[in-house]
Amino acid sequence: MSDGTNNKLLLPSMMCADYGCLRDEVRALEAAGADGFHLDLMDGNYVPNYGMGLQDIEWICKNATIPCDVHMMAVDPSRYVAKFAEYGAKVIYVHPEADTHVARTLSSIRELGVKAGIAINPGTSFATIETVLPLVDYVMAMTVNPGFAGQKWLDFVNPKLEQLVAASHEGANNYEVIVDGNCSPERIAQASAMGVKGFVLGTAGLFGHGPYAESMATLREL
Ligand code: S6P
Ligand code: MG
Repeated sequence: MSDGTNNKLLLPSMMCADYGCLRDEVRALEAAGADGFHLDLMDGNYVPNYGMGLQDIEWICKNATIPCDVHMMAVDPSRYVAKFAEYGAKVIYVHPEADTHVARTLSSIRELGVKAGIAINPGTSFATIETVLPLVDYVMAMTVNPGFAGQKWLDFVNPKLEQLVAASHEGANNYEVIVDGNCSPERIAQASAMGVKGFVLGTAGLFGHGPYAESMATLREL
């Protein structure tokens, strides 16, 4: 359930920004009240798309005045963890489907002083990640199959969102639930009422919808 404080995290997905004026985009989104930047690394292997090279991620991490999270849609993500920590990323997400030893990778993220996140595909069950939940600070549930912006929300994920929220502060668990994929105003309202804490904002809720400050203010009030 919602904690009633309406202090949701609004996280623009920078693969949806205008790369012709990236510095302006970063400054405009910060001024509009974004809580952090969501940076997608796609290796053309784990997902059938390429996105945000290391140099893009480094530049945003080093120039942003708000926290950055890195969402690694990459095979064998442990290869990049130290690099993103060095860039100053505040959260690093890995997919369990992409990592043979995800528990080790999650622990290594924390050892570097970075918050550990696990990102899970629509087809990945709660049970698959249940044992590593004490090792994470954030669980990011994908409500679309990863790799592209502009997709439809997959309703079959909704019960898993409820499971993740229910387990978020049980026993040794202490994490927040984030949603990535088609975060429209309607979906944000629905998931926020379920207790989801954070939302990755792409084409459904932020980019291409007019002034960022207006959109952000509207989304924050939902
Ligand atoms: C790609 C990536 C996402 C997208 C975001 C786009 O899968 O992980 O972060 O950038 O989901 O949002 P939207 O609103 O276009 O679906
Ligand atoms: Mg993402």
